[in-house]
Amino acid sequence: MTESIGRADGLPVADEAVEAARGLGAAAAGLRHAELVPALRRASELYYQHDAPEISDAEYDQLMRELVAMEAAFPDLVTPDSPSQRVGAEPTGAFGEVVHNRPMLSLGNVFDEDELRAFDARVRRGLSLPAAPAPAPDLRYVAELKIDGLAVSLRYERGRLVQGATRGDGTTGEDVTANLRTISVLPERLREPVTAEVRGEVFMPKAEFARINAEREEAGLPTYANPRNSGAGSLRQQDPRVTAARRLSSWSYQLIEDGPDGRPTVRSQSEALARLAALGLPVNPDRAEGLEIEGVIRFLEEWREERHALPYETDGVVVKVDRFDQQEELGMVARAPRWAIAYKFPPEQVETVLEDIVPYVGRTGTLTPVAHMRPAKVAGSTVARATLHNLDEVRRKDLRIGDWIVLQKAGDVIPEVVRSIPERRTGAERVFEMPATCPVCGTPVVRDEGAVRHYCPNAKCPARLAQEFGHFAGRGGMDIEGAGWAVLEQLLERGLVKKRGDFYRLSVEDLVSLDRFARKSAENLKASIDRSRRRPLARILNALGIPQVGEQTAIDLAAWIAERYPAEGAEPAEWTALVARELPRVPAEAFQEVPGVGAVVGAAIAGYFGAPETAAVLEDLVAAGVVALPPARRVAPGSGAAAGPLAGKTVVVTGTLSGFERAAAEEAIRAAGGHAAGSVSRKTDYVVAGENAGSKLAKAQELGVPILDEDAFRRLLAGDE
Ligand code: 3BD
Repeated sequence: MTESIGRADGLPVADEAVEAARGLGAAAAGLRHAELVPALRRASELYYQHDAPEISDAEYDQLMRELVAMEAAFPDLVTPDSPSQRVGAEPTGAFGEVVHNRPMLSLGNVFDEDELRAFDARVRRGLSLPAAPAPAPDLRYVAELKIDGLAVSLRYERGRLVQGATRGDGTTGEDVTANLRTISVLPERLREPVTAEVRGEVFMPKAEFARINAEREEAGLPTYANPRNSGAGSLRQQDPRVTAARRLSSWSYQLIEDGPDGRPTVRSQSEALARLAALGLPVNPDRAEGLEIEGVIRFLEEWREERHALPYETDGVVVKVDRFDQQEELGMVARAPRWAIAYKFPPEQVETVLEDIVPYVGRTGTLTPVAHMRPAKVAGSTVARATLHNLDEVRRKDLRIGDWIVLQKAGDVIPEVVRSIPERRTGAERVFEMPATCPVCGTPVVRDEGAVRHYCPNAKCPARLAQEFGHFAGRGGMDIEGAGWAVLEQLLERGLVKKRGDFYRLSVEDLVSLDRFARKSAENLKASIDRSRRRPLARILNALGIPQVGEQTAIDLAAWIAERYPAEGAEPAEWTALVARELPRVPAEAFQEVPGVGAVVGAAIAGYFGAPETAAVLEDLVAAGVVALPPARRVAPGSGAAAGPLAGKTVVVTGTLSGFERAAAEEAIRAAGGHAAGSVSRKTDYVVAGENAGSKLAKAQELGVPILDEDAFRRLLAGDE
């Protein structure tokens, strides 16, 4: 039977591993130890200081286990500065230090169900309870999804948030109060004026990770490896506005609070979670309480596949003995509690064949090598394509056409080729070269001095235009139903669409002339083109393809425009004209007032609107009759005013509102003449998003449905602008 011993970093180590290390003999073990120490130091530095790991968590854990086994076999090898003696990150010095009132502990890991049963066996022994399968009715576990984020500690005094710090090495963390205040789910004030310390995990939702990486990719910045690194990077920004723009989220899981009698206010983990939620803190509802170890195992089996559908990343399950008195009795080993353990899901990597590497020409002309793979199932979906970013990346990973490769999903979202498997080469593999000329228009490809990107410099390259116009007509843009790639290609080839406004000048006759286009389909397409003339301002801004501006920034930019020009835009048509007239005059710095826009993006937006080509595009769209509907905040009341400010409107409430129960919010919508719906669709007029809003909020963003926060919702109900 595998027995475990605790170690400074909480990793349990099997006796067999210690035996194996002993078998090496002292000399060989010493040599191996001398390799492991610098490797782990470097990995840990890259991970914590630079948020840029080079090896996977699993590889890190493996090396760390080897080191710990080595030191267990030969205790002489242990030095005070061995990586085994350290837990977590050391501060970079950029922030003030915070010494935690009580150290933040670490957690041991287990990787399979038997190791989990061994944990239960240790717990039972520690509590003098009979061994399984004998029942132990007094022993119950709480199972929480393990968030792959950044552990933080928040200090509330008389109900107000006064300080927030990262975990750091568990004793000393970094003061990131200003950045934590930007996380909308973390309340500035608790529902009771209590003094307490709250611990939890800050993380970046998957959708946000995908959005930021897409924007970084477009801006030519290195992409983040996963939401964890992206979240960590965001929390350690010097400028809280950058953190705010990243839309981090958080779940709380630990409460340190003494009541007026000086005794803790709760006596168990399940009570602590309930109290945290009652105080207004975000607590993950996807948890289970009152479990025996077999129930814990069922819980993790349930989530092994299901987790991919969650809007955030989870890499395991944290199992805790519920009762605090039992936790105390069990105590700790080094800094890892004996009453809690982290089960880690097996990493989701699969092997498949890299059938081809194909250069794609993007909207800005960049040639991106894309991996075409034998379809493989990974992290909940089938993957056949993955971007390889640029030629340097292909070389760094030594990827050859025909190679067997390891595939995973970065942050559970973005398919990523991890590495090739050279051992499986047959000799028939081919090295990929960037083409010398654009595969679409034949123009010689350019690579600027010192830059990584290859690009087609021809602004009229059909591939570029097709991408640009595809983006314009696509779902995040004007959303012209029926204008797919096949149609778009023909429209461009036949010169029917030369600029964006031309879509709106197409006649049914023009469309009938397309291949395989009956009159009926032509009429349908014409009707959907006409429908797409009226779109929310945010969608039109996104459709334009402003450099560095993605869907979210477009939404924020639209709201900012509405606030900046409050007197105008009473008529929807004026918004497009307003953008054309006013935005070229806005200085770059002013755009930094838009949430999340810093100097770089601000300059890109100003550069875009300042360009004469942009003026021509906007004029063309105005002339073509494109009408921007005003952004949510500025929606004029009284469209059907007789029946209330929400007459005829369909509204969906999602997440938790602080001032309304769900039912009361829906009642208020109905009282204002609106319809309170349960799910978001194209017919939804507004989504009211409270704390912990999840998939409905994402759906609303996807569809471009205006999103209201609680304040905007109140104003709308009140019928004031
Ligand atoms: C989670 C310790 C205890 C209070 C110690 C039992 C190690 C990160 O979702 N509970 C959770 C999660 C993490 C936790 C505890 N419950 N400790 C927990 C945790 N639901 N991720 N962690 N941590 C937090 C850590 N962090 C960085 C470096 C080393 N260890």
